[in-house]
Amino acid sequence: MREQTSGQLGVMRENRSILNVDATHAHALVVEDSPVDAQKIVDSLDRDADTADIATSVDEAHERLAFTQYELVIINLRLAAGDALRLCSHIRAAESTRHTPLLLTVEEDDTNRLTKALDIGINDYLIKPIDKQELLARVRTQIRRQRYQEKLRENYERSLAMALTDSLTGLYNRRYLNAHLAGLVDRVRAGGKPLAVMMFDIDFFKKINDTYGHAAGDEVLVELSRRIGQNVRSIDTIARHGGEEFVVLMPDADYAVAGVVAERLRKSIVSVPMAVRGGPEKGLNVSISIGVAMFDFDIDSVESVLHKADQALYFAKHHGRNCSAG
Ligand code: GH3
Ligand code: MG
Ligand code: MG
Ligand code: MG
Repeated sequence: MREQTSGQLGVMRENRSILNVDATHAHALVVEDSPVDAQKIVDSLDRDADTADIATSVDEAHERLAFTQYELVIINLRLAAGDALRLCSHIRAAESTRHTPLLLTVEEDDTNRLTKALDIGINDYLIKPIDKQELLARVRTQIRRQRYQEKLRENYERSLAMALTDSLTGLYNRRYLNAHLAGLVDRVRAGGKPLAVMMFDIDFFKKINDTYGHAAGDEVLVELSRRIGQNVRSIDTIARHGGEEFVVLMPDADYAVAGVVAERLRKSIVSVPMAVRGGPEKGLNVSISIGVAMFDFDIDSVESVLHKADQALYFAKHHGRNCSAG
């Protein structure tokens, strides 16, 4: 957990300034039907550090784009073979190239079409005749911006995953559970289907920690999570609700189905001892107690159905543990 957190902060710190982003070693596609201009563009890129492919028509550009991930595309707006503007909008619309920087080379009097191109979302343009220094500067700016944004996107996705999942087990956390359950209630209600909520808790988990250590306890949590995944249905949502307490949301499951799944899960835990480092040679006997509640669409809320499941779990705990109740 600590490692992941500092790794995350490390990435953020490293990206704090866009000026720190290396913008060399770019791979570009040059869509240009004038051999002279194409050569000029390729020459203005750094020959040692950058690479470029040349396409002389829109069709050829499409072919190249289908097979290669480019970091930048430079397009001649006056391309004779094919519509350069349509190529730009295609690049902007396609999932794989949505964020790829687009640089246009234009003539002084291309104002109308240039306006359209800017509207489509090109990133920059260069008025011909091509000035090599200027082109290189604009290319570097786009590459740097793109690489910076890519890192921000990655950080964002990682943060989102960290905010909604539990780092030990990889399961969803309570925050995700509550939000997801609220949405699920609306969907299941609209479909007229039942919704079951299962809550369970490891029996005498404190004793496992006390006897074999906290790390062994963690191993049990991880192994338990794996078995939950194997024994609930693929449409069910599994969350770690608290320390050693879990919740499974079961859309489309009536009380009988939920009971069958609960018993299957309980047996899958208790019937096979868990191999734990520093634990008993034959494996550690672990059991869980389970509470099942049905969502009553007339009266229940997210809170009240979780409370009902918790009550059922409490009942199971006080009726000998290693059992399910509802
Ligand atoms: P019961 O059968 O009544 O549920 O008894 P119990 O011992 O399982 O319940 P109790 O609530 O007394 O203890 C739960 C323990 O779970 C206490 C806490 O230290 C431990 N725990 C909570 N989160 C973690 C975790 O992430 N890792 C480990 N190893 N232990 C945890
Ligand atoms: Mg417990
Ligand atoms: Mg508990
Ligand atoms: Mg509880």
